[in-house]
Amino acid sequence: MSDELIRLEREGPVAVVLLNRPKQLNALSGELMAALVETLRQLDEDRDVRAIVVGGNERAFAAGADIAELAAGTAISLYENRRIDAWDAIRAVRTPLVAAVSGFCLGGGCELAMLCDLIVASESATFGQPEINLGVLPGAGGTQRLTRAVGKAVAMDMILSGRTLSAREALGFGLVARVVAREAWLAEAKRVAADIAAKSPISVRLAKEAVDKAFEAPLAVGVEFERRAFYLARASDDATEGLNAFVEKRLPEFRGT
Ligand code: CO8
Repeated sequence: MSDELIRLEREGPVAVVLLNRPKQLNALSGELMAALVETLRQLDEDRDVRAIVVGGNERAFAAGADIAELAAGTAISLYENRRIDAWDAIRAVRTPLVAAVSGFCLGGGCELAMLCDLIVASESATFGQPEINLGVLPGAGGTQRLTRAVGKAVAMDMILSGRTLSAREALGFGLVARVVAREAWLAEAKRVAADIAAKSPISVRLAKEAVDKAFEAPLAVGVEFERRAFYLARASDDATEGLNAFVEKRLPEFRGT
């Protein structure tokens, strides 16, 4: 199942996970999400994987949840099959996730990209939460994560009017980290992932957790978490190596211990 719906590539410590329902613009069916979650769970357990790129294809990252499935289901079936709960497993992935976005990144697709740790977008990317046009609203964290990313004014505009953002607008509003030429959408995301993968995996994971705390805890709690994460990182061999390497004017060799 996952072989069809998900394409998985490895480039050294970087895993590349590509959604593969091109005819449906990578609409996130229950089956596709289950395959994605399972793939990410397995990669997260592999100590040799230091960063993961999540992408689609040039035309679409993902055009949202599968509308045909939503139309066929009921409120009760959605509640009982707990499909949206599966998305929480992505938030729990400790390995850094880089979203590589080209083309449509809408609805659940935008929510999936925002579940990743940072977004690299091609100039062709379009971001939106158009659920309002369907008589519903974002259901996988969009009202919360988009608002935290771009602020209330732009989030309200997008979620209430269905306004879409170009990649440049998304960069200006703080939704994406980098915008690159159309053809570089995947290469640049892989490059960012490779840069992250070259760091100490312990400090990277702790830093990811600490930044996430900024969204989920009051400032004092987040600052305290960061301090303890700093102490913990300092206890690693990699921290000793990194600090000594600077003092000795050489490049560090991180071992993940
Ligand atoms: N779901 C299912 N099929 C889709 C979806 C989708 N989200 N988007 C596109 N498709 C299908 C089309 O039906 C079409 O199929 P077919 O060729 O069989 O007719 C094919 O993909 C190509 O699409 P178009 O012909 O429409 O291509 P265009 O280039 O003309 O338009 C658009 C591209 C603008 C992206 C257009 O397809 C569109 O508006 N798509 C829907 C976007 C949208 O509304 N997304 C939000 C969906 S709701 C959501 O995400 C809620 C998330 C809450 C979490 C729930 C988890 C279970």
